[in-house]
Amino acid sequence: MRTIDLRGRALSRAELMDLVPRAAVSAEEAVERVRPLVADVAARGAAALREQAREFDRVEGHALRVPVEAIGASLADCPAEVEAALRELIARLRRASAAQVPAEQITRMADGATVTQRWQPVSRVGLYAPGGKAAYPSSVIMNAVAAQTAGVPTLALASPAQRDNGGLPHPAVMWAAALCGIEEVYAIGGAGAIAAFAHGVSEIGLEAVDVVTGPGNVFVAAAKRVVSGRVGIDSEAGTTEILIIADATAEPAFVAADLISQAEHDEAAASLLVTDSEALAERVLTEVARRAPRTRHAARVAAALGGPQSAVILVDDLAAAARVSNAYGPEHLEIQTGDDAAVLAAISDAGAIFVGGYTPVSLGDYLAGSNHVLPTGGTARFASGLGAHTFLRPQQIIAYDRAALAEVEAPLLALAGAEGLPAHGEAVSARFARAAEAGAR
Ligand code: HSO
Ligand code: ZN
Repeated sequence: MRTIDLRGRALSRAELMDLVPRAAVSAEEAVERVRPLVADVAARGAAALREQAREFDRVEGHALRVPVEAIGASLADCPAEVEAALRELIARLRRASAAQVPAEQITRMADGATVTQRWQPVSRVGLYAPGGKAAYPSSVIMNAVAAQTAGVPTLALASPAQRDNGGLPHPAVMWAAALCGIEEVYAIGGAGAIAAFAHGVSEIGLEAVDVVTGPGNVFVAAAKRVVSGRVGIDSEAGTTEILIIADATAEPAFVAADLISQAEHDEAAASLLVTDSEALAERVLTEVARRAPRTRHAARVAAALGGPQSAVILVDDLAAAARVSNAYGPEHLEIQTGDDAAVLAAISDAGAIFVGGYTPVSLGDYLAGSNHVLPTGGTARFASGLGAHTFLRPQQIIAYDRAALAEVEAPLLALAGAEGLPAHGEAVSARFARAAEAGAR
């Protein structure tokens, strides 16, 4: 890992933001390539999906819609301890996700005048799950439980047909579907799946959805861009990032293990340590050098930690560490210091924050109860992670009675007059004029 020494330097936020390079999102170019695929599914439905499965997934003759019995039956091959762990993940996630559903709130503007704020779930969600090496049942569950907690009435799942699973989606995806109680599963992959969700495919009983979420490769991301506007989409999942703020009190082995843990995802993953202690930095680097070659994905980890996106950053104090972290806006931030509360108070921009030596990011990846679908690439500066709120829309319900409306008639007429829209004012006055006429008769 390279070291960047910022001690004694007062850098602006803009300068801090340029400090560490990030992988550029590459869906832009793929958009033109997937546009005809999406259009073909919209026009020809199942026939187009079958052709795309043959070409891209090398599967044919399979059922595009997975028989409902096959979903539950898939659990026969799930190791018992994995099934128990997935159930535990679901239970914990459900509990913490419930807090992401705001209660209805009624504001009384006057007697007989209310504005009610309610949070309405979308009606139907399509969840995409990649196949192959990136078939993470934990990620399927993070998406599904968030939607279910929001109260979304119907949830459909699509994932590529796997040749070595008899044309069904990846077994781990099927387990997650079974344990979440998803009964509508499609063996459809890539851009075609996103198009099928957005446009519907009547031959297989797939009704168009309102929102599409879930990770995928660059073509899936591009297809989501193409259908966005027709349906809602979640944000693009970029390569994973971990930034650790640690001081001399931190345990170097913990810090090193956590830097390595997220590097295991991808050669482009970013692992950053920001510290005011040169001694800690040295001990962490020693630990990384000892552990990294022994891990299963050693080559990938070495590439990620050795890349320009990963670094140890030396700062003067923890306040400076917080400034560096806020400018970066990490997907995952860990705080392991002598005063975690003070550092936390100085943090504004991060996808999720893991506090203390016993709260590693991998806990959040699986069993903390929090959601692991988080903003990457610095988008934590304006975006949040996925949660029940992703599937909710705030709606205001307005109800005034006669007296309450009368109270605002005069200022409303003034505003309508000022905007040159007299019919707006007349819509209010008409209610009182008619009553006055009736009274006069
Ligand atoms: N750390 C990944 C999520 C994940 N980890 C899934 C393991 N499985 C992105 O937050
Ligand atoms: Zn992870």
